Amino acid sequence: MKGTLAGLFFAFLAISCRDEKKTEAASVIKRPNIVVIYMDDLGYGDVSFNGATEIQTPNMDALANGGLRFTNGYASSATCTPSRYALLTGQYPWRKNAQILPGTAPLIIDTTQMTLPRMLKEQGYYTGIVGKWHLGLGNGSVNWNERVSPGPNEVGFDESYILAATQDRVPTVYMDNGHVANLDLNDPIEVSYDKNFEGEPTGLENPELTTMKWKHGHNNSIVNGIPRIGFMKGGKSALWNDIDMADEFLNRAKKFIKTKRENPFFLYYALQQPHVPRTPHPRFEGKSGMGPRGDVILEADWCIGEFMKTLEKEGLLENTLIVFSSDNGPVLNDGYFDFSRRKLGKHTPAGPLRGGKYSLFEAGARVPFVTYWKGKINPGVSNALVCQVDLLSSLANLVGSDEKSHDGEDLIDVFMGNSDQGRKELILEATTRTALRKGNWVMIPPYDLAPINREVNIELGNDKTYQLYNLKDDIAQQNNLAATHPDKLEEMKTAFERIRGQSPNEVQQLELK
Ligand code: NG6
Ligand code: CA
Repeated sequence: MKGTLAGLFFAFLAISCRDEKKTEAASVIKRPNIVVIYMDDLGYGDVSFNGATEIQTPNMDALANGGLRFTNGYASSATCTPSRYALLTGQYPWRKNAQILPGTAPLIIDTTQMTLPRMLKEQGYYTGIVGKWHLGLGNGSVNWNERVSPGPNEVGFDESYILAATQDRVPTVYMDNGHVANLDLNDPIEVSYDKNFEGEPTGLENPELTTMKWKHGHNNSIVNGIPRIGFMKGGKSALWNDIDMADEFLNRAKKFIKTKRENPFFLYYALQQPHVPRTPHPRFEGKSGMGPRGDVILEADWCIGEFMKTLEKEGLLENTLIVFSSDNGPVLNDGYFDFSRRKLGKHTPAGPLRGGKYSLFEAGARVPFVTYWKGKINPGVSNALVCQVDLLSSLANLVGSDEKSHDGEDLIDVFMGNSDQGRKELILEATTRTALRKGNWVMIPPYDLAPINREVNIELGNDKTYQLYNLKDDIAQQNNLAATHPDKLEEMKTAFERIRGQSPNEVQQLELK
């Protein structure tokens, strides 16, 4: 009798243990959908959730207030291509010398390299990108009238619908899984970044044909009245309509998440705003009172609201992790006259930070950064140091992959709000120059280069001597402590060299060459 009772007890225990294991396994297997919503040139201070008062971004705020808002969240770099490279590969872009690419540049991600979409695909995810790419396409000599490869589909995306490069660069067409969308082969496309095609108007020679005026660069081929970077001919039926671009990407992104599939999905929704040329749909024209730059921020905010509504309607909100961020800091006049400066009023796109796009100062790479997962991430603010380069390793942990990227850290507990222990150090990059953030300190090696980019009117962070800032008391980087804190400076130099593989002096020499 005793034996039977004990047997029953153990049998019961065994069953309940088994059940417990099962539920654990089930919750591990149930992987969330993952969406990265990525802005282009949106500054730390461009969103009302980071303190903007002159412009309201209610839909971005809804993500920030319902999720975790990072005050020390960084892109890897102060320009687009390198930041996007780091986001997708988990590798610092200066290892690859990744810099702003022309529209004819070959793909800079190796097709055998681990990427965020590839890692997720290996874990059973269905992966897609909609929006800006700017990581190169093809192998060097692209024929735009055939399938262009390699591209996003060859580095881990099941689906892609992208801008080949940027909105201000040719070819001004959408690429649909490697094919120029809506191309009529009787009117083939030719693209060159060296010379114009005979008889084609340019912004430089035919200003009367332009409706948006160029200020610097951007005076080659004219498409939809906007002079661009690079020359292009043909492909009339395929040319995009700039004012419809936001709707086009939104509709594609909505379609992607609405498609019923067995698998969880990963969507990289890379909006084009507020990069130049700023071309708000007429629905948003004049709405910000700040000119086109403000208008396209409102347009992007609306898109994000519509996108979120779709997730909610589809019943996906509780099962989708969203990361919201930007590829680099803000710039006003980036090459076109569009009243961005004149109509700015009291708005401060960089918030309290110094510099902007292209700068080694904080506003270059410190960007709006939010993680949102309804019911799983508790609303709050995190001051932990995080970077987009960490997403690959962190999301790998979340979905049960062992993948560890070269430079990214596994900070999933930080991104989920379960820990405030972020990175200890991070290399910041701006147009090939690098600096180090460690704890609250930033060290910028001496760069004997122009301190200000006069074209865009942004302080680049260059100085003949070392710069050392303590961000805790001096977020605006006004007090250079290099001379008064020699020990700290030495510590920073050593850490810089350890990660960077070159001393501050060596990187300075490289820049001067
Ligand atoms: C610069 C362009 C700028 C912008 C930038 C890339 C000129 C003079 N300036 O070279 O307008 O296109 O490249 O921006 O051409 S990014 O956000 O994609 O990095
Ligand atoms: Ca950018």
